[in-house]
Amino acid sequence: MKIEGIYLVTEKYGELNHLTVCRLALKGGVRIIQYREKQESTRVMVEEARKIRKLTRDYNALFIVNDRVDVALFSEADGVHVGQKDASVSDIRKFFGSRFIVGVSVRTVEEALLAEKEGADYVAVSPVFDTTTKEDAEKGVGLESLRVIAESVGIPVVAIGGINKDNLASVIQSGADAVAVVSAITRSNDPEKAARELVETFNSLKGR
Ligand code: TZP
Ligand code: MG
Repeated sequence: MKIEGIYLVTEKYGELNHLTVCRLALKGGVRIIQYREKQESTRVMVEEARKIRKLTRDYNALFIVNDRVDVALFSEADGVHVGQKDASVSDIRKFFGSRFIVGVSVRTVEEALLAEKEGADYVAVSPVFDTTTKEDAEKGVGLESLRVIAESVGIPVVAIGGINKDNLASVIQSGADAVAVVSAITRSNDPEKAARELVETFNSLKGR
């Protein structure tokens, strides 16, 4: 399955837990889910990840775990998403083989080309716009950087950071194959509807 379309990165928000937001997003048509949890114990994370794994199988959706190769392994995830300070792509590739999806966050063309060379399956340009959802997010790199990175690599490019239905077109026009969102779904009053709107807007912008 290709990395394209709307990609949900999870968070717990208010009453909404990871599993519930995944269920709503899947109902709304999202087919790539990344479990991102920074506080819970490994034990809790593995439990949650296994539940999301089961749910994503029911929808034939991809399941990716943020940062944690151990949690990805124990939950039989399809892959892992790492940042510049996490485990390296070549190490992950070496131990997990070629079928395991490895995504990498990048800010520059150099980082993107290196990730591709090391065997990444996709790069996420992160963040494209300023965002307050990620605690330690740097300033947005902007649409021009997204465009230059998308033109430089041959692997799929995911845009993340500050993206919603109003600026979705701009990131697609700048070359994004997939668009990752957190708050546009998790902090919506109606996450299922928000997911559906994003999926429908994405498809119509891509002429589907
Ligand atoms: N990585 C880079 S930006 C970001 C993550 C996890 C948060 C994106 O959240 P939002 O709400 O879609 O701006
Ligand atoms: Mg990370």
